[in-house]
Amino acid sequence: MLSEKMTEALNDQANRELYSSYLYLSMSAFFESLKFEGMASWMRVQAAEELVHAMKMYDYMVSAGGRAKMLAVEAPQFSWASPVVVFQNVWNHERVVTGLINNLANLAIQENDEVTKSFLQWYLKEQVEEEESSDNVLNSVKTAGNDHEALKEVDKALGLRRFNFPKGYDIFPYVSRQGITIGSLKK
Ligand code: OFO
Repeated sequence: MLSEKMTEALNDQANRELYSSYLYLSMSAFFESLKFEGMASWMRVQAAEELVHAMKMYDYMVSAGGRAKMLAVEAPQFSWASPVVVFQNVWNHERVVTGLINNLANLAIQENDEVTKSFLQWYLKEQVEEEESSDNVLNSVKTAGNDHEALKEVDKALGLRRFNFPKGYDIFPYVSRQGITIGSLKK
């Protein structure tokens, strides 16, 4: 059973994951407006992954006897100075999120909550990947600089990214059990 303190902290983090999804969707819309469709698609996949992070936390809270609470999601930034500024923002954001997950894991230790501590290991590993991939993308966008042709090449490469549910996890477990078609996220 989750403590009240742990439940509140998990709810706050689920909200930050939803905010991350919102932020990346805003970045996706920004790239759509610039006609960088590959970057828009990369951000859309990123937004879908963040939604999964939020839902995985939601499902954990429910299964561990906590009460999931829908908190207001902050409105993200709308516009950026350039593609490189967007990807710098992604990298900075992921570093902040790593700090938040570390704080949560420390709280689980203080609360003697072994189960939540072990649940959070998946997020800690995920953050290592998130920081690495955002750093790689940032470097390739930085290398392209203001060269439009080079940016178009990066755009093409980023458009190849595809969304996958984490192994053994599906955000629509009940829906898929009933055999209903669940839409484009599964493609
Ligand atoms: Fe949820 O990992 Fe990015 O923010």
